[in-house]
Amino acid sequence: MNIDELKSVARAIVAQQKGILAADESGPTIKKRFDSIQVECTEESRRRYRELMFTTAGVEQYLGGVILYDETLRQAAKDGTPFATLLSSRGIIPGIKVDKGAKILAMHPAEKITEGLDGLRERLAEYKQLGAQFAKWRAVIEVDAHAVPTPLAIRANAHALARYAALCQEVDIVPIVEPEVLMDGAHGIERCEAVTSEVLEQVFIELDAHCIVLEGMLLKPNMVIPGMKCAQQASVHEVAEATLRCLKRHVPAAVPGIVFLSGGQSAADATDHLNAMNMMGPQPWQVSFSYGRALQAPVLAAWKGQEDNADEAQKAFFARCQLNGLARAGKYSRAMEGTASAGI
Ligand code: 5MM
Repeated sequence: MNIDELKSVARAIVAQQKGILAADESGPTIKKRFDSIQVECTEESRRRYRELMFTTAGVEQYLGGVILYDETLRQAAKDGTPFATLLSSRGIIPGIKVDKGAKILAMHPAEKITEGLDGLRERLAEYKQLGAQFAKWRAVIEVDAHAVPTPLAIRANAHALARYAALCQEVDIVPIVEPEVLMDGAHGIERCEAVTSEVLEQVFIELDAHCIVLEGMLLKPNMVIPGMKCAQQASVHEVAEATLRCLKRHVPAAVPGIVFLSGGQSAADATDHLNAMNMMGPQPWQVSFSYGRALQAPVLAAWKGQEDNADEAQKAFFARCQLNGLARAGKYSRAMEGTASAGI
């Protein structure tokens, strides 16, 4: 294991102003996104859509990394340049989603366990050859009012995350450890904080047991936020405060960066929450983003599958990257929405 390499890649991904584009939607998820804009989901339409984002001018100032899906890592821009080479040449580090999805946990029909450990050592070796320098594995934690998640689901998912992280570090690939406590449901912010605390505690117990070098990984957690169906929503300040309190209690300072998922928040909310946390800084770790929907929703809406809309779609993408880059320094405000691409 080359600890210096792991550390320097992890730090480069969350360098000043920078975060991650999560473009690792699996086949069924990207189909759902394309269905929402009535675009046929084919290998070529997926390639065109991702090329549009990866070639947007200027985003390298705000993106330290992009998470790719297996198919995308094997694809190339229309001039034949493999996407991994294209991203690297722009100073954006290519990464790869390596989990095989969250499946029902046996005898616990309301809960999920992420699969994909079998054969992972061999897959990582190939991904490394293809140019991936970091990886991502997402655990999904369901929440209800009392009974879910069970201690078993938390333990099993934390254990799988740690086994994945160890396999990554063995071949000098930086693992992004993503335990996502879902924001679907009607639970309040206190319940989200309690569950997120339990999950993070267990995750770091397992990471420690598996000898993970904390300096050579990144954590991708949910924010502490009420469920989408909860009647009592929280202010931006409350979300930022609860999230930082929870993370400070459970995430060692040796971890170089926290890269939040957006989890179904609107693009502006996700940016606002990130900004508020950075305004409360400095924190022990870089506080950054690894957004899928919160970076891509405006891009999809502008693109609609039409080549003629490519410029507008790239403007929307640049604007979201730039606003999140500003939020990394606590310099974003809601008033900037709609004006960013005009030159902030
Ligand atoms: C981009 O979406 C990722 C892939 O999801 P599936 O494997 O379910 O297709 C997902 O893991 C994503 O990276 C994270 O959930 C963060 O994305 P959001 O949209 O929550 O920011």
